[in-house]
Amino acid sequence: MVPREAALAAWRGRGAEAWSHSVRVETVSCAGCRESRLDFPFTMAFQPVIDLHESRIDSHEALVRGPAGEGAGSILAKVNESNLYAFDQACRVKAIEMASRLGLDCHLNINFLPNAVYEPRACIRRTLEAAASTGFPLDRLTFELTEDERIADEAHIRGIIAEYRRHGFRIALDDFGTGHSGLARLAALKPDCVKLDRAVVKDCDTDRVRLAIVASMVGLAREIGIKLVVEGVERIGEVEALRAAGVRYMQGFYFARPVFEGIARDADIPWPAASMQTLGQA
Ligand SMILES: [Ca+2]
Ligand SMILES: [Ca+2]
Repeated sequence: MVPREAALAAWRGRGAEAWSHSVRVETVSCAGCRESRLDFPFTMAFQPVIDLHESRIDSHEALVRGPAGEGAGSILAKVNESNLYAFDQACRVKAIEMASRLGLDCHLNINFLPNAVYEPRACIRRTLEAAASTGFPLDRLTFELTEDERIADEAHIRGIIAEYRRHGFRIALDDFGTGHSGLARLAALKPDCVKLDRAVVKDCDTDRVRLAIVASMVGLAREIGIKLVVEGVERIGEVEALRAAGVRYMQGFYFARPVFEGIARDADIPWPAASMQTLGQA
């Protein structure tokens, strides 16, 4: 995995210089831009998030893969302090360009590394350029904030989110319910979406505590007007329990594995038969 402490130290070390630039999107650059180099190839797989109410794919999450389909770990192991910024930038550009090429016509979710953002306006420039050159609408981009990025400086993250929202991007809080991705961060960052981690929902069809947590999250998301996605749904029993609890958006192996350099279509998804509960809620 990414050596996060090193990355954080790098960000802190360069932060003052990066922030000292007076910024305009068209002309700004920062230390990260000038020093960016990436000397290993990688590509993307896409895993759909499904909308159970509409029986259609809601969005696709771009996931890093090696050129021959190697798992994300083999690529992330090559990410270090000196190439973190370049890697984050390259991930965004690759995800947008490949999604456009594949004809993705719904939302695209990109995992993003707050540690790799030196100055929000400068660091977003290549993302904007990639979207412009491929014609990908900015309001169909969602950035997933991974909880592994244990950044103490929440003001920095809030600055990033504010700048991203200015461009129409949406923000999802990833891996919710694990580590540092919890209620405090939800309250502080006010994301557009929460992705509830599999660690919380695993076996929710047989575990009353997990099901109760899911139900409370459904109510919370509805109350504050954000989208709730449950991640890591692997069995039909879990699908049915989540559906009965009112979960509309799900992602996981039950529906589709990540597709290497491709995207799943609605017809590829094993849609479960409608239940009485869903019909009642629709
Ligand atoms: Ca994610
Ligand atoms: Ca996740």
